[in-house]
Amino acid sequence: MKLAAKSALITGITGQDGAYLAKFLLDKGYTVHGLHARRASDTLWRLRHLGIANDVNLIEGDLTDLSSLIRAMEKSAATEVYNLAAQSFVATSWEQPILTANATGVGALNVLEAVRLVNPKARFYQASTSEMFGLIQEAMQSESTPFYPRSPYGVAKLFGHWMTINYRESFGLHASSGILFNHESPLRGIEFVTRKVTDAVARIKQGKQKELRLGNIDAKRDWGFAGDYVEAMWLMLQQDAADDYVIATGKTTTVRDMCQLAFAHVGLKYEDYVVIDPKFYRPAEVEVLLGNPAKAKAKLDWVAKTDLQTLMTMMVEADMARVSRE
Ligand code: NAP
Ligand code: F7E
Repeated sequence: MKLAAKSALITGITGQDGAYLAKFLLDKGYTVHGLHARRASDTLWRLRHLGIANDVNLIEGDLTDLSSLIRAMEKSAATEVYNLAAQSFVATSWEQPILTANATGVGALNVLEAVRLVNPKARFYQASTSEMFGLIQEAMQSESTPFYPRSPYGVAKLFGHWMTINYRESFGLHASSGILFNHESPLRGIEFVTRKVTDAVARIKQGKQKELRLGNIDAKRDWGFAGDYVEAMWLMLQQDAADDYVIATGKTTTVRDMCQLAFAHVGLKYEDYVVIDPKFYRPAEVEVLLGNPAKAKAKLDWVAKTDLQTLMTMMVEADMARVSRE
């Protein structure tokens, strides 16, 4: 007897990770449903870029509307639910802290409730984050490192993280949390620093921009490739028992050195173009993040495949092609 295809529901399907995860699951033969928040402007460009806009089933809904999440669970008959939707830009979380708490924090609880009420046997993935470590309590952060979030975003994510653990322990949900360190790609939103840099490199090289204004370029991040990281999400839901995992490369680099790599790829020196603008400083900064992915390697057999040089090359080349078409 042929088994019915697995059905997945992805919240945040129009975001960077949602698009890569949808492609990954489609390639595995899943039926993919995505929660689609109504917006006035086009949000499907990433799905089109990956050539899958017509292959996913979009279900209208919003993280802050529990009834829409219950309907999405019913319509999709999902057996795997990936909660990737969030107000995910850290800087905005100081400007819109309550929206961030509602969407990024309570929104995760709403999805857990919808799973519990409609199909408690469905497996659940929560998109947790290295921002929960914030003011780091250990030089290398692992699943046992204490949390110290530094932004409304980090605090909201910590609520979603603990709710995921609580629903696992209270109701026996197969609910896992991936503590993902920064991951980037040509589909990264333009407001995040890597993509802001690669877009600027392309524009400067093609004579369309003169300088690049940045904030704290001494901050250090553990940057990986989003395409590698979505596989880890799926692997977590294939385990017999739900658990929490740090997903990272195990290397950290300053924003300054990341700029150097991106500018050097087109033969430019970042020092000639980068201007420090205090407008981009944050009220409280996460100075350094460095993840320890040992548990993911041991239990999921997952390792990051793409180094920062390769990632920057991929992103600069994608932006060079896009800017030249404009
Ligand atoms: P992203 O590109 O900002 O995508 C966010 C997604 O959430 C978009 O599809 C957005 O929809 C949707 N969304 C926002 N508010 C919503 C609401 N109220 N209801 C329904 N959908 C809503 O984020 P990403 O980089 O793909 O990250 C995916 C998830 O992982 C996020 O939860 C993020 O916080 C977390 N995370 C990311 C990283 C990273 O480095 N990328 C690291 C750790 C954790 P629209 O397109 O309609 O706005
Ligand atoms: O900033 C510094 C900034 O905005 C990285 C989200 O996906 O990853 C992301 O959060 C660093 C910070 O990412 C600019 O101060 C300097 O130290 O690219 P970012 P983020 O804040 O680390 C985590 C894991 C998530 O979960 C989040 O959802 O770069 N920086 N100058 C700048 N950052 C930006 N955006 N713009 C600048 O001009």
